Amino acid sequence: MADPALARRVAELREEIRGHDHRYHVLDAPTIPDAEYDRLFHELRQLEEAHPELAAPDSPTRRVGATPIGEFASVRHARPMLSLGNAFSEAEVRDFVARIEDMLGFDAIVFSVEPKIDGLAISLRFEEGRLVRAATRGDGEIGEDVTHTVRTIRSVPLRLSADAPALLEVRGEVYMPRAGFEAYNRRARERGEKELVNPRNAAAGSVRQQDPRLAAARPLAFFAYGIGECSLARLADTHSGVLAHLRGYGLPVSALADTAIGADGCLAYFERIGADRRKLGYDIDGVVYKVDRLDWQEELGFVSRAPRWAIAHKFPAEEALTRLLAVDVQVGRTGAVTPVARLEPVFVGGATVSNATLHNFDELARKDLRPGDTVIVRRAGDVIPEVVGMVPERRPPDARAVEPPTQCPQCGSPLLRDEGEAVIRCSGGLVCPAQRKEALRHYASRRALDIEGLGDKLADQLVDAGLVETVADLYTLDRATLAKLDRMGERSADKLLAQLEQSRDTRLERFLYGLGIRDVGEATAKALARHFGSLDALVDASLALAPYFTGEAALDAAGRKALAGEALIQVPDVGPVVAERLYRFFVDPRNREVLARLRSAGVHWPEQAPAAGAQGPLAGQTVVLTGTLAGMTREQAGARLEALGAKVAGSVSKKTSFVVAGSEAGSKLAKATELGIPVLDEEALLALLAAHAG
Ligand code: JCF
Repeated sequence: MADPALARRVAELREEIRGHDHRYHVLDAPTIPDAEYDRLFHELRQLEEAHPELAAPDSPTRRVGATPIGEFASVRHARPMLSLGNAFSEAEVRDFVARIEDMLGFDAIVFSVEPKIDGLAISLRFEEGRLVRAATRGDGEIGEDVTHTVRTIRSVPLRLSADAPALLEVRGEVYMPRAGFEAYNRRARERGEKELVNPRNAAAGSVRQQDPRLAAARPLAFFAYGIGECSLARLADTHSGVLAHLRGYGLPVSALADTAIGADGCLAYFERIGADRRKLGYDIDGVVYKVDRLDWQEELGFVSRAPRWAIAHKFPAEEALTRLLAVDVQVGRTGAVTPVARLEPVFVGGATVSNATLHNFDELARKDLRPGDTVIVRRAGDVIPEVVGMVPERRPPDARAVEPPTQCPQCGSPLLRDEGEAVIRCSGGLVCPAQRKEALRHYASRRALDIEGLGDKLADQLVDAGLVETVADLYTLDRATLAKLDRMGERSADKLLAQLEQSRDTRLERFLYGLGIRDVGEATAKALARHFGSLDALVDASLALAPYFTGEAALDAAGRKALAGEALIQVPDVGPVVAERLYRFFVDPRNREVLARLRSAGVHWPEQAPAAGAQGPLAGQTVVLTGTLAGMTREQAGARLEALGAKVAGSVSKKTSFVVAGSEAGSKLAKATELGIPVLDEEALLALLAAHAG
């Protein structure tokens, strides 16, 4: 008699697996990742094997594959549709190959190899070259008739070429390309309809639609990977030969299908396909290896339902379940207050994950994640791990939603929400220790002032001890003060001081980047440095925007348009948003004081003449081009004017020096006339260019 706890666990597993089967196969709305389902299934099967007295004829383990849901006619496959065993590691692949080599008594076995499409297995029956029936795999023996929807898939030929055998069953995978999946979900979101969970489920759900018009609206595709019943005794001697024939009949076969020799060849193929899988337009979950010679396949035979001559080598699962322990609130350098998921560590996508981004509080609410929930964590490739959802059935009864904070957890300042943005921000600025710490870390980072040794811990210490408020205070630190800090000996104090000393000699672009102005990343900092050449020129150009920014409010569309003629906007990479950030940063007297202190502390860089615009005969002039020119494009004319030192702006303002108007000039010409700004026609432009030529 089995232990009652075991019996209870077995009952629990069966109940849970039945629920997942229903949600997956009938509702097309799974709530757990496949890998988790596999784990439950595996646990149940192991318990039943170890305790045969617990076996039951209605256990989910007694049925392989999906239950026909009764909406569709049943189809008995003339030859069973096979499933594949799985390998999850190199060792398992080597075992698989070694077993085959042993049984056959050969090594250097040739395998037919191909990506494993993550879709829905389908059998297509062609009679006299015509598609007469399409069926799902079902339990491998009996599937469902889905001819009505599969017929709508454009890559499924309705007729094969004339040389096809009189009777041919083709096995393959129906899938939804990622682009189609994303487009479908974008539309669904816009219409407030339900989104599809993932491309595989999308494909399964679409094929098993009653209404073929609904299926036709979903972009599905098909790859063939094998055959079932066939009126010819043998299409070829090898599996790769069979695939070549299928291609010849007009069936889509993966262009990545190939052959490989031995375990090493298979593993190399696995690496190659794995490295490029993001570039494919569809999801694959591994690769399939098959002994290529069909006579050897026959010799090897089957273990239960799975062929001994084939295996699916799976990529590490990209989704896993774990528990959400807490939702922490993080304050970034720009004051952005973001929720971060603290997770029970879980191995997913090839790494252990214990934190995941939640982006913002809107998203937290939309996903309805609560501490205590069992959540699905996704880590695909090198992308930052994220929490994609939670499992409703596993929510503890006392799980409470996390309320977005209204005050900064670090400094208590009110939190503000940018208009039209999901991000909430601390309004405390440099009052906020979190922002100060982040600002220090950023200033010291490698691509900014590159102060080695000034990392997270030291930034925290310096701010917490009240030694450093702004980055300018860094240069007031001395050996005695530093040496008093925890875990800071005189040696490390000296090292840090040497690093600080070194950082004084820098470049304008690094310095600008290091200031941590919102939306001024490395590329923008570089463009600004190149364009203006000096900090003063940049500050002047920024402060010149004052008339546009009266008060706190951000610019409206008209205001943004009016900005177009301003010097800052001429910098590649800088639009109205960055211009506003720069203005607001430099107009703040506290920031200007920090700049002054940094400079008097000896932070310096080579100043340069502005890259363009300040030299040449048209220096200081702002030109607007409008209408169509006969002899050149507006871009060409603009480039020639810029070469003479002019700035080319997009809209007319009172600062415009002159307007060049071609034919069919419209509102810009009218505006110039209204403001009394000189207008040149094409002839006058050519004369101007000629006067300054050479
Ligand atoms: O791409 C697939 N999902 C796939 C599934 C490819 C194959 O060559 C298969 C398969 C399932 C069974 N071959 C078998 C025998």
